[in-house]
Amino acid sequence: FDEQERTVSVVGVDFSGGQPKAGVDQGPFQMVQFGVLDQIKELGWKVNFDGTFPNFQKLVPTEDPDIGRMKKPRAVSSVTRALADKVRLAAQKGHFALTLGGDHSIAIGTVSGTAAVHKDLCVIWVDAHADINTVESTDSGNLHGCPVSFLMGLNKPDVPQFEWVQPCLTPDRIVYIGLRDVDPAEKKILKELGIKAFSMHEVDRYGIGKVVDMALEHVNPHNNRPIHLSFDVDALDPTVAPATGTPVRGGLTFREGHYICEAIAETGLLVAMDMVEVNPALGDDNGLLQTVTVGCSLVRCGLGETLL
Ligand code: 6HN
Ligand code: MN
Ligand code: MN
Ligand code: MN
Repeated sequence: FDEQERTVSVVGVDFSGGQPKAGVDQGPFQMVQFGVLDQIKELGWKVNFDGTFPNFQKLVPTEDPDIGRMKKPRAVSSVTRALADKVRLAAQKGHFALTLGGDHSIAIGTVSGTAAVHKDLCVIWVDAHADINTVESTDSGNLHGCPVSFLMGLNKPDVPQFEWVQPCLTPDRIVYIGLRDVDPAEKKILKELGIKAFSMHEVDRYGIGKVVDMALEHVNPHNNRPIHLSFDVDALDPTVAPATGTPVRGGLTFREGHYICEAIAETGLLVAMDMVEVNPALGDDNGLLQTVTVGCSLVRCGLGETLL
């Protein structure tokens, strides 16, 4: 980025249709309310925010019956399609694309948008879950468990509602950090495609510093690929980020989460970040404040905040 005019385009996605729990659509509003935009400005960025909420809820159809196992396929498709356009336009202007969710199905849109501009894009997916179920393999039918399968073009034949999605990710251009609740069918997919994943087991074994080094080395061997960081707040331990829809024990510590964002920001290659699955409706007031706060501070670290 040009030092003179580093601009962040912020998109808040008030959408919860990729999973069944209400409230995650209020995540962006809460993070903005908490002050994330001013905090980003203090880091020296220009902030471009078209933020009247709700932006996306109006695209959700009133009738949206299941298709096969998929729940709310039309809603997820139309929201992610509109989001992809917004993110693509931001990236075309050379802006950093920051997306505040919303559930993780929205990454179908964000990664599609950045990949359309940054042809050599790689993705770092920080999550308790692999989110790579296909429309056939998903047990829950919740599309927040499936975005990676769409981005990689794993759903064959094409699902008509998602025909607009261009497969834009190859197995060597995505890496996971933080996994600990991966469905059997997802394990099979990861293995068959040879996708690199650093689960909590590897975080325990090598430490977060080494894990991030290895993850970057894997997706970005020559340090020249633009990076999209898709951060699901449930990657953090539920003691750190309790207000989220699918918490799983044994997650990243507060510092491990922040270290990931700091180290990726340090590469100077980060072009887009998603902060998703912050659900203010879950948990008590303290848990909510803790989760919103940590969502904002992870975003700041992704945008270059340092400790010293
Ligand atoms: N997320 N693997 C489970 C499913 O329903 O497919 C959980 C997915 C969680 C998705 O947290 O973004
Ligand atoms: Mn996720
Ligand atoms: Mn998750
Ligand atoms: Mn599961």
